[in-house]
Amino acid sequence: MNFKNPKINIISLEEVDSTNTYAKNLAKEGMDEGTVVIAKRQTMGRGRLGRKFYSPSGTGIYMSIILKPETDAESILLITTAAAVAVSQAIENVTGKSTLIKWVNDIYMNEKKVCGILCEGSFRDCHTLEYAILGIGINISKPDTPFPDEIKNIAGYILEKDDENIKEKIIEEVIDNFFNLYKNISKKPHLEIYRKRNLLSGKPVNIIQCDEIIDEGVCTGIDDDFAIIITKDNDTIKISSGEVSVKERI
Ligand code: BT5
Repeated sequence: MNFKNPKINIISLEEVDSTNTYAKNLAKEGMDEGTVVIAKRQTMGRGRLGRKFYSPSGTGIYMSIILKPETDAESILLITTAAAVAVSQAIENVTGKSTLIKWVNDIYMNEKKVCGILCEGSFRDCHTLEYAILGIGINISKPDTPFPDEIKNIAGYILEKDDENIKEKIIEEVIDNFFNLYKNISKKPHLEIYRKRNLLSGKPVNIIQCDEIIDEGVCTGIDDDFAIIITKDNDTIKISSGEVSVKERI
C-alpha cells in the first residue's frame, strides 16, 4: 500500500479482539502517531457506550490509527467528524457510490449503516490529550453469513462481492483523506462537507440518552463546533456530547 503521509506504519493482523484495544496498548508503550492496526476479523469489536461492532472475517475493514494531537479534549469530536468525511469521500472516490453521514460517527448508504467510527482518548489531565485511538469499521462486502438478527435491519455493505483490490484502495484513501484533514484539524477543514453530507438534515429526530427517548425535534443543521442543532417549536437545542445519540423517528 502507498500513502502520501510518510509517517504511516501498517500493522496487519489476521484476528484480534479489537484493533482499538491493540492500538491503545501500542500507544501506551510509546508507539508513534501514524501507526495503523488493521485486522481481517475482530472477536470483540467495540462501538460506543459498550456496544458491539460486528466484525466478520474478510468482508470488512477494521482499523485503528494512533494519533497524538496537540490540541485538547474537543479534538476527539473533530477527529471523529474528520474521519467520517474521510471515509465518505473514500467510498465515493473508489466505488462511485454516495454515502451520507449520520451525526456523529456513522456512515450510511441506501439507509443502511456501512461504517461506524469510535475515537477514544487518553487524557493526562482533564484537558491534555496524551493520545487518541481512531477506530474505523467499514462493511465492504456482503458477509459470508448474514448479519445477526439484532443488526439485520440496520447494517448494510458497499459491494455485493468481496474485492481485495477495492478494499486496499479504500484503506489507502481513508488514511490519505484523513491525514490531509488532520494536518489542519483545528481550522475545521471538513466542516462544510460534513454539513452537506448530513443524513439527518431537515428530518424529525429523537434525542436518545441511555437508550431512552428524552426529547424530539427536527434537525436543522450542524453548528461550527460540530454540535447537531435540533429545533422544537421555537426552541433550539445543540448536542455535542458523545453520550447523546440522535435517531430518526420512524
Ligand atoms: C460504532 O459505534 O458504530 C463504532 C464502531 C467502531 C468499530 C471500529 S472497528 C475498528 C475499531 N476497533 C473496535 O473495536 N472498534 C473500532 P455505535 O455508534 O455505538 O454503534 C454501535 C451499533 O451499531 C451497535 O449497537 C449495532 O446496532 C450497530 N452495529 C454493530 N455492528 C455493526 C456493523 N458491522 N455494521 C453496521 N452496524 C453495526
